[in-house]
Amino acid sequence: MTDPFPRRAIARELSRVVNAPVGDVLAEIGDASTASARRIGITGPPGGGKSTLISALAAHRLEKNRDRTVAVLAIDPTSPLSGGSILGDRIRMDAIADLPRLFIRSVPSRGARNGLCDNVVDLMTTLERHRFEEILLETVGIGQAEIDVRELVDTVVLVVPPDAGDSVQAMKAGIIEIADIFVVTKSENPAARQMAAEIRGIVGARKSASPPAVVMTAANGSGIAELSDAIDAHHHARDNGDTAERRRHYHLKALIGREIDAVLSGNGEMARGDLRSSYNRLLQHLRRY
Ligand SMILES: Nc1nc2c(ncn2[C@@H]2O[C@H](COP(=O)(O)OP(=O)(O)O)[C@@H](O)[C@H]2O)c(=O)[nH]1
Ligand SMILES: [Mg+2]
Repeated sequence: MTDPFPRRAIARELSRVVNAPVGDVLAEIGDASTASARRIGITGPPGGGKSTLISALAAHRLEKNRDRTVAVLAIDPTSPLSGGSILGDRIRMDAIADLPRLFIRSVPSRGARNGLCDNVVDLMTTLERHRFEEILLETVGIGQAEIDVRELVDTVVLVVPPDAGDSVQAMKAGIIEIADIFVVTKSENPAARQMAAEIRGIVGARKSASPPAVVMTAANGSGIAELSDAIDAHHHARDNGDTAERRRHYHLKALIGREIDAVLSGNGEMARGDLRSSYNRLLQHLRRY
């Protein structure tokens, strides 16, 4: 079967964008049309089973809808130099890499503290320009900082392995607010049902409409259909009126934040003197595109 999208060209574009300074990003995607994909974020602690789940979920969603195109964007915690989990993700996702109508890309987080990479929104917009209908975004789960994911995607799926006692603590402390759907992975482990019950207890007490908690086992695919249905149900229940505007706001903030970082780290003069003149100098500088 031929590919419905130009795989090599997209891969090249993503490589360009991932390393591009803000000015180049604006040149490349600045006039992007408003085409937007359904963005589904999969988050949770490293080793929790996110990549494994995404492989099964992507295959399921492609199978269920024969016209659908899906892109997977995995933000990897390790640098390309240290290897590690990038290789792990590759191996896990290799199983689905040849599926038609599916595109996969893994990018390093480059030390960003929020489990994303600083230009993830540029990468998603690039994929959207190629009219993917869905983007599955895998992010590194590191607690409260994950709240950024909330702004970036339409549906947040929080993956919780059965042995993640610290995840339960994080949920009690508020991370629960970011999740639309919970998935307890590795459910052949007897502790999984207990974990799911605990999550239902916590969300039931906190939210008026409790998000679902799905239990799944990667090995036999159980729970995948239920998860996929929960994602669709969430999509339909959601008010999507402000999506385009919300996305543009986020994109602007991300670009400006990057530019400020770049200017301040590359130019000691910029922050010299009193605060007000530094601020004005910086604003002046940001005017240039
Ligand atoms: N026993 C068991 N292992 C799983 C399951 N799902 C994932 N794993 C394993 O857990 C490890 C981490 O999985 P991975 O998907 O890379 O987690 P990620 O870091 O969250 O992306 C891998 O060795 C997987 O094979 C499951 O349902 N049962
Ligand atoms: Mg992974």
